[in-house]
Amino acid sequence: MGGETTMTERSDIRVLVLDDEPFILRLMGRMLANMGFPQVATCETAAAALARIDARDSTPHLILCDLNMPEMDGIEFLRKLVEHRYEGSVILVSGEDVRALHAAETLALAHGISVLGALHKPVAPQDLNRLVSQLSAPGQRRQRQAAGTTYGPDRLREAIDRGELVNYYQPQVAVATGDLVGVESLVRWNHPDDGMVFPDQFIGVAEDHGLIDDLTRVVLVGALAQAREWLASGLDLRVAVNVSMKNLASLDFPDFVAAQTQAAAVPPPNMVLEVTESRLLQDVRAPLEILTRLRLKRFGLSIDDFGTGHSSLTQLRNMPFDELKIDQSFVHGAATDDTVRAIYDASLGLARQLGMQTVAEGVEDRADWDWLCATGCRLAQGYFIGRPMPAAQLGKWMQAWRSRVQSERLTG
Ligand code: G
Ligand code: G
Ligand code: MN
Repeated sequence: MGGETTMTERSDIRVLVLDDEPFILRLMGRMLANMGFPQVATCETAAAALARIDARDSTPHLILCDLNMPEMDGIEFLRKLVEHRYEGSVILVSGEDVRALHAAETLALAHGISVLGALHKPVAPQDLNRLVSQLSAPGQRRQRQAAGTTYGPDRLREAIDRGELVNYYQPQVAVATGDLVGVESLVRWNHPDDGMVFPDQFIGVAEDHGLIDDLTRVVLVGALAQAREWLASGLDLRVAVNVSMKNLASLDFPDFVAAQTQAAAVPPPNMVLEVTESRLLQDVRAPLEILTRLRLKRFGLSIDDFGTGHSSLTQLRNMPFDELKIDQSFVHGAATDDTVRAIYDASLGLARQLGMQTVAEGVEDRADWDWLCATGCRLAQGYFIGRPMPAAQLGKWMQAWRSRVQSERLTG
C-alpha cells in the first residue's frame, strides 16, 4: 500500500457519480475515463445510487456525490450510506459555498465515512486527480486507529517504569529570522514489539487511570536533561512540555517543576508548560493556584490548541498564560481560506492585545509560512519547518534548515 494508485488498479475501481444534472454526469464520466477509470456508473437520484450500493456486484469503491439535489439531498444521502453499510470512499462535489462544502465534509468524517475531499464546481481535472490518488490511503489510516485501544493501564505503568517512553522534539523557529528558538517535547512510546506508538494511543489511558502525573514527570525530567545538554553545547533553547489539566490537580506540581528545573540548572523562562483543557473544569481553584505559582516562578505558560473549544476564551481570561498557540486548524490554509484566516487574525489580535507571545502550529507549506511572515506571528512550528524528531537529529536538522532559509529565501 501507499503511493499513488496505478492505472491497472484504477481499472479495477468501480466509480459512481451521483448528480441530478445529466450534463454534470456526462462531464464527470468523461473526466474519469480520461484518468483511467473505465468502470464509471452514473445516477440522477440518491435512491438509484443506494440501489446500486445494495447490489453486491455493482457496489462502488468510490462515490462522487453532489450536495444539492431534489428529493434526497447529499447530506441525507451521507447518513443513508452509513445505514447501508457502504465501505468505500466518497468525494463531495458541489457548487455550494466553501463553508457549506466544508461542513458537509466534516459531517461525513463524523459519520466515519472515508472522505477523500471536497471539490467545488466547476471541477478541475487536476484537483479530481489529486483526490483519487489517495484511494490507497484509507486502509493505512484505519490501521492506525484500530491499534488505538489495545494498551491497558498495567502495560503503560510498566512502560513508564522501564523507561520505554522517549521524548521527540519539534522545532519552533522565529518567523522574522528563521532562528531556532525552542522545541516542543512530544512523547512517544518505544514499544519493544509494536514499534513507535503515538501519544493519542496512551495519553487518554494515562489520564483515566491515574498515570498521567508519573508520565508527565518522566517527560519533564527528560526534557530538562536535554535542555541542559543543549545549554552545555551552547544552544540556548526553550523547551515546551505538554501538561494535562489532570496534572494541575496535584498542588505539589509547581514545587516539583521548580526543583527539577533548578537541579538541571535550566533558567525557568526556558521551560514552557503547554496546557490544553481536556474537559470542562468543575473547580478552577487547584489549576488556578498551580498556574499562578508557576507564573510567579517565571515559567512560561502556553495555552495550547487555542480556538478549538478545548482552549477557550474563559480559560484565557482566568489563567495567567503568557503565550498563545494558534491551533493548526486555524493556521494551515489561512492564506486561501476566508474562514480560517478570520479565526487566525482574531487569535493573533487577541494575543497582541493581551501582550502574549504567539506560536502558530501546523505550518505545513510555503504558503502558510509566507502568511505568518506577512502577519507578524512570532514563532512557527510545523511539518514545513521540521517534524518531531529524536534529540540526536536536531543538529543535522539545524544545518539543513539554515541552508533552506537561505536558498529558499524564507525570511524577508
Ligand atoms: O505527538 P503528536 O505528534 O502525535 O501528539 C499528539 C497529541 O499528544 C498532542 O495533542 C500532544 O499535545 C499530546 N502529547 C504529546 N506529548 C505529550 C505529553 O508528554 N503529555 C501530554 N499530556 N500530552 C502529550
Ligand atoms: O496538541 P499539540 O499541539 O500539543 O500537538 C501537536 C500535534 O501536531 C502533534 O501530534 C504533532 O505531531 C502534530 N503536528 C506538528 N506539526 C504539524 C503539521 O505541520 N501538521 C499537522 N497536521 N500536524 C502537525
Ligand atoms: Mn502542544
